[in-house]
Amino acid sequence: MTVTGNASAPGLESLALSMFRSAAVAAAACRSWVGLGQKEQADAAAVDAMRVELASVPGCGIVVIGEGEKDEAPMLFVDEPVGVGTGPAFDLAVDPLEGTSLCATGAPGAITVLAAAPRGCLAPLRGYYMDKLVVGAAAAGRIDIDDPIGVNLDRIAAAKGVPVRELRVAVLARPRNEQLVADVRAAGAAVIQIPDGDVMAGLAALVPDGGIDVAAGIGGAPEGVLTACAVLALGGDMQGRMAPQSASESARVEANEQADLRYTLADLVRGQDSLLVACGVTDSTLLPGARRSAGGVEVSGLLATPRLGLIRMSMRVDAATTPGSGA
Ligand code: VTB
Repeated sequence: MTVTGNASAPGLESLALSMFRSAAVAAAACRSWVGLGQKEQADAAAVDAMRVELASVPGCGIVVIGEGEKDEAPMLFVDEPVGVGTGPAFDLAVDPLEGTSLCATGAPGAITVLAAAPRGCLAPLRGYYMDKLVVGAAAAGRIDIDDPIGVNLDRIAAAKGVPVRELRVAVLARPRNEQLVADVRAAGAAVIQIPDGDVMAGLAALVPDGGIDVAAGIGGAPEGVLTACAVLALGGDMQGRMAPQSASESARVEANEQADLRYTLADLVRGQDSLLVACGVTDSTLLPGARRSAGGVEVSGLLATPRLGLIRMSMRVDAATTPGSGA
């Protein structure tokens, strides 16, 4: 597939409400799976609900980033068309349920998330894992993923006007990130280890009072593109590099000429427009989880675009569109 970027195309904001609804309906569908220990079923419920709603988005979209392939989980497929077929042409990145294990165990931080940019503007990453460095607006322009983390932390602390020991760095708790954890601590900053959900870690670095200064380390590549849309919408900075974790993934990344490239924010999402929606499935410091309410499910979420900034919204999803809502 060849696409031509049109970074100045107007109209992403006209998709905002139906995009929000797509994520909200997925979150409502997940609510009845919270704590049941069945992450595949929860994910499938999110995918099915989101796919139905995305068909009504008043634009012409293509899924460029669909999560699920790595884990052989249900997914919205890359190249799958979404939307009514007329209106703004857009690229879509989706993770219908980010943090499937968090949902299955009832742990904090499971969200439904999607992001859009004008057609041709999202990097079509073909690997599964990416090393990332994400900071909020105060430290924009001060990061370089090629520099040691200690050097980055010094610059971030200076930009924020705080000592390094005040910085909190969110890192996905995985053996592959152990050296990073040691390096962050050696530099004097705090590590907040998260079990899953690195989109949420990035969001926490971007929103005021998110409690995180930096999100760093090797997490999901699809999550990297989703996070980049949030960075563009909310201000901040991000860099990444593919970090394949197997020989077959390396071959795939190399075949797509994505190995060894340093991705800047502008490489991950081109132009000046993006739209990010995240809705809570389980509670977290950023978002309440989906809750049963009279006749349906109450879903809280974040919507962000560069022009609108951060908007907190909630939506009641009717029981009729929420199988198993118990309402
Ligand atoms: C990240 C995280 C996800 O997978 O993508 C991570 O954001 C990737 O690492 O929530 P692992 O394959 O080692 O888990 C999740 O934790 C689950 O998809």
